[in-house]
Amino acid sequence: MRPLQWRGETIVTTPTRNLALELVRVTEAAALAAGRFMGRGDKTAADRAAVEAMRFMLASVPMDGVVVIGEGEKDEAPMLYNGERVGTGDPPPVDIAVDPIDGTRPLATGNLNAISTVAIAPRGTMFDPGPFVYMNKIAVGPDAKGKVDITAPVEANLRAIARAKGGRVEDLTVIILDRPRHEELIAQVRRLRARIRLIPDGDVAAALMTAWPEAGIDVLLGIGGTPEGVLAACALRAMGGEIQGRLVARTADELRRGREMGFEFDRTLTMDDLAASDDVCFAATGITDGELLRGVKYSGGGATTDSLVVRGLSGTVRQVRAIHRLEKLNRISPIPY
Ligand code: VTB
Repeated sequence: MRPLQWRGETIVTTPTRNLALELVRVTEAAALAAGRFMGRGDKTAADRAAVEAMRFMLASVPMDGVVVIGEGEKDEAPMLYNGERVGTGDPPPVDIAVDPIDGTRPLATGNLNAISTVAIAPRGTMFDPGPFVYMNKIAVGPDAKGKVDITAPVEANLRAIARAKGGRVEDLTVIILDRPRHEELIAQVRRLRARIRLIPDGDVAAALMTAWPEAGIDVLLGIGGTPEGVLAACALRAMGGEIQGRLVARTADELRRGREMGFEFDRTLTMDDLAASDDVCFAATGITDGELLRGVKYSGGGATTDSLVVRGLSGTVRQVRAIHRLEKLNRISPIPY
């Protein structure tokens, strides 16, 4: 880029490209492909369609990407492989995290909050969780950033969040994955009289809701997927929120193996561990309706999508409503829209 002048002076920081705007085309394509499978009861077919569309569109993004967070190993689903190279191969060198569908189950059963997401960050700055699939998490929006500590009791965290927001614990809404492992956590939150939103899946969207005032969610608590934790960290880094995580081993054997590989299960992963650079880009498109995003709607040969586009360097959050002409797309793209 030629040096730019501003009021007669040459300026050093020239506006740079916002790759998040390219990424939204990737999540839109995956959401459009996956949207066809809403309620059809076939998680694998939905995932395959989203992965294929995502891989195809990623090839057009001007970056030299390496997949650090590819989903699928835990769920034995079709996937973008860890280590897979994506993008045109041109600079910048980046790490990439993908979740073609976060919430395959709600999508397959026609339920809420399935989204498609992608994040990129400078090479070497994203946390690589290796084979460890579970992470205990606490995520909050900008108001409560710096006020929580995952090692503190639930009560201390909820009080700190309520204080930061100028309200009472009863005013808070805590979002938690509906899992038997969270029985005790749910009981604790109930004793404290905070409100609970239980979700069947989709804790990337859940973490983002804490930084999205309209969603009415104050904090995410509990154990979810590690890949989802890294994606949420990228988004929250850009949106000014915070997530802390701790890896959770499922068995004594997994714990031993992890320790041998150099993973520390008793250390808190902070924003700086999970997404170390401010230069992150994140995009998400709704597949089914939710608090964060509207789902894909089809009508009269067209479809609409609703997306979030976020860039860490500037902190800009864009909402992108797109109208897609499917008969045109089907003429120029092999993706079956
Ligand atoms: C969550 C959820 C995902 O994994 O991270 C969850 O957001 C955690 O694992 O949609 P379990 O489902 O095993 O509890 C997903 O459900 C994807 O598998």
